[in-house]
Amino acid sequence: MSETQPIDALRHLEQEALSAIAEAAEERALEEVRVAYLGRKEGKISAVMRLLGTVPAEERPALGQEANRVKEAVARAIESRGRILAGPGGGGHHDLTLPARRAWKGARHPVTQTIDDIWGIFRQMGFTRARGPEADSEWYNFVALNTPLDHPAADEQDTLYLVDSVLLRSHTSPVQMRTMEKHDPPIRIIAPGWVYRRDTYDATHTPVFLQIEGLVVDEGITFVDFKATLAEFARRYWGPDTQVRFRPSFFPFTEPSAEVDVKRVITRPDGTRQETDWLEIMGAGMVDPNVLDNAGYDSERFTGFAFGMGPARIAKLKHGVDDLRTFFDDDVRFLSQFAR
Ligand code: 2U9
Repeated sequence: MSETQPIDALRHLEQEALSAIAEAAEERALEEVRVAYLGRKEGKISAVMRLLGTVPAEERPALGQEANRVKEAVARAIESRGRILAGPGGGGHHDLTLPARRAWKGARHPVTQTIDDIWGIFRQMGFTRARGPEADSEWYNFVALNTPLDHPAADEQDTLYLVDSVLLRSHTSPVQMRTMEKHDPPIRIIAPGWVYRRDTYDATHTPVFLQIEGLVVDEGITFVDFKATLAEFARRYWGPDTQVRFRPSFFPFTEPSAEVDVKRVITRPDGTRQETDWLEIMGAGMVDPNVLDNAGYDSERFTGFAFGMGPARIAKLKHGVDDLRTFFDDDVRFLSQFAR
């Protein structure tokens, strides 16, 4: 081997390596270039460095220095090319036929969707939306609604009082009371909103929850209007094959009162149809005459019906979710399943 050969070989390899690095179109190809030139066993530059021992002692320092410079230059070029290939755009091959990744835009919460769907059906039936304060008095929350303060529902154990006789509403019914005070019949309103109860947080209760209630008052409103309106709602929400059942119940503000159940028909993916069990979806009833009197209405002349639902419970039934709390943990991996 002549004296200049190793240095020439090194510089030649350097040029060769730099062009191979520039041409590497993806990270895997770049790694192959690294192994081919700097690999401990088969790398061409490493092989030249192993020859160092065979050159005359006086040439060794110069050759050693040059070998290190080339090795470092190649290593640096590989590193900077690697950063480009790993970065956005990658400098690699783009498959323009791949579908674009859909941008995440956010979505309404499943319980908000449920409220919007329920409200949408009643809006088509001629209802308007009403709202009122979340902090209200014992009068609007209980007494006006025919619920005496010694009634279990008004117990301090169950209600969140702020100061004497001022509380966080335990249902949205005070909104309907206040609306009746301000407006003469006919009344057809939907009142959605947050309500508060001293409940333990478990699979079926949250101390803060959403309700959606409705009220109809006019001359000549009968039990038939009540049943037909709610059965029509249920079939529009759950599907035309839905069966509806009214079970006698009790609420202080309605008489008679009922709990409304639905039985749904589900079509399985294989086309077979199956009926669900009866599912309780709401409480309802004809407005108690005392409540109409408390609103300043003439209960001899006007009658009405009212109903209440928990939209989180409806969403739970609709989506087959077994624990209410999962709706309120705000885990986007769970919530994004309901995005639409
Ligand atoms: C006025 C008169 C009557 C509203 C009604 C219910 C029955 C009822 C529950 C459903 C599930 C509450 O969220 S829940 O726990 N509601 O059962 N609500 S009748 O009755 C009214 C309201 C206002 C002036």
